[in-house]
Order: sequence, then structure tokens, then C-alpha cells
Amino acid sequence: MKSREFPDNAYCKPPEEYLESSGSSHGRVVRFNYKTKDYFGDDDTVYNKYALVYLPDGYDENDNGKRYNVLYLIHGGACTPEWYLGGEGSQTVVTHLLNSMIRNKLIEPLIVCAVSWLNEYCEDAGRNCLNFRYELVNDIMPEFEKRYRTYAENTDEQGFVQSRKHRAFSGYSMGAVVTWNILGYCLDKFAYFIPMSGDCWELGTTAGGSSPDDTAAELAREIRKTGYSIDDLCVYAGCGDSDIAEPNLTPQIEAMKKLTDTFIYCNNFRDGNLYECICPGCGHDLKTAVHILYNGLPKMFG
Ligand code: FER
Repeated sequence: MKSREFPDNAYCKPPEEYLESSGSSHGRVVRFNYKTKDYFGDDDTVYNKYALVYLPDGYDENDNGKRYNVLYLIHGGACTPEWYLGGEGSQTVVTHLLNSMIRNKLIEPLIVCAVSWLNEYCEDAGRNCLNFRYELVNDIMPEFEKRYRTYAENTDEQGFVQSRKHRAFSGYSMGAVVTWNILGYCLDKFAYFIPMSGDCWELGTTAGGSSPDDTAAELAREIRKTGYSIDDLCVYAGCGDSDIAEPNLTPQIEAMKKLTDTFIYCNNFRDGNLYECICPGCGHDLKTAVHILYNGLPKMFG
């Protein structure tokens, strides 16, 4: 059941001033440290990792009453969480965008947790992307959502399932590969997805482009298994019109459109759960991610 109205899905250009400065009031970027393990192997070596966290203006650690939507955001190849959020205490084009969208009430204040599929035990980016969900669900979410005020009243399985409509996942390029994987395998904990500039690799590298029908069928099969249906998820996918990933993403979306028991393509999420936003004048770069986040975030949550 849709519990709120959404703006239309069609691309709008973000105002220049949203990207340039945040004005006087702005959120802050902090660091969140956690421990994880090698989910390919079976030894107990502990690995230290961190996420960069955007906390919106006014976020108060001690205010027990207020809760925030949370977006997990993941980077592409040869990058780190700094690509989005700079570092502790930084302001970047992404924080400017978030501050501006919150101030202008395009979105509710939210927490962003910029995570990484990089690790010390495996150098294969593709494998790491398809395995990241174990680290996310077992090591990041329980600690993170205990520490920060998300809608998870408990950080056990049930707490995450009950708060899934207040949790989104997005990633760019290789991070989109992760996002499609989370859609397939973590739908009980996430209801909203923004895959940016990348296709689904469940059936192999760039298989969304080379085997679109099989890839779409695989995603739909995993989603059907969960028992969640069309009304329980939204996918706002996007890329640039001159993006090297566009020839991989668009065929996959076209194939997904045909599986109308699982995906309903629509111009407003009132009428369905799938959209592809192709940003004019955009390539395979941060500008595209910023334009898709500007367009996608107002369609998330609730
Ligand atoms: C795509 C998904 C991911 C794609 C490229 C990537 C060209 C990532 C490439 C890299 O980081 O090396 O659809 O299309």
C-alpha cells in the first residue's frame, strides 16, 4: 500500500545553487567505524572498516523521539565513500545537494551512510559487489542503526523488516551492481532502490546488457520468492544519456518492463514501481549520480 503521494518521475535538472553551496545551516559528515569478516572464507579474522555518514542539520544524538529515514550509498570502481562525502567534516556537491533538498522540503531530513565494497581480503571488485550484502546486514546495519536514529526500533531481524519503508539503497556504477543485488536479496529490509549508471551482474559482468531477459527474470524470481509485491518496492534507476553503462542498463529495464507481475513501469510511483531516468548531457561520472539522486530521493520512503 502506498501511504503517500510522490512527485512525477520525469527528469528535472537540479538548480545550480543546490550544488554550489549549502548556506548557513548544513548537515555534517562523520566517520562510523565497524568490524567485519571475510564472507568468502571461513576464518575468524576481524577486519576494521568505516563508513562516512551524513547527519542532517539539527540531528541531535540525545533526542530519543525523532527518527530519520536512512539511505545506504555505495561508490563505483576505483573509488571510496569519500567520492560522495569527502571526509569527516567535509562539504561536497553531494552534501550541498542534500542540505538544499532538505531546506527546500523536497525531502525529509535523512541520514546517509556511505559504505564501501572494498576490503582487505579480496581484490575482485565484481565478487565483492555481489557479496557485500552479508557485511551490510550482519556487521553494518546492526551497529549503525543502534548508533544513529533510524526507524529501526530494534536492530534485530524484525526491527529491520518493520522499518523497511524507511530504508533505501543506492549506488553508482559498481555500486549499482551492489544495489541490484540488494534488491534481489535484501528486500525484507529495504523498500527503495536507486541504481545509478550500472546494470545487474547476477548472471555475469554487464549481463543486464548482454542477457537482459534472463537478468530481469532472475531478479523477478528472487523478488517473487520473498512474497513482497509490486506495491512493496520502488526502483528509480538512472544513468546519463552518454553514459557507458546506458547500453547495459536500458535493455535490462526494457526486459523488466515486460515482467508485469513484478515490475510496473510508470511515470509516477502512484501507478507502479519502476522508472529509468536518463539524464540529458550526462556521462559516467559524479554529475550523473548527483542528478539522479536529486530526482530519485523525493520518490523514496513511506
Ligand atoms: C556497468 C556497470 C558497472 C558498466 C560499468 C560498470 C560499462 C563499472 C565499471 C568499472 O567500475 O570498472 O553497466 O557499464
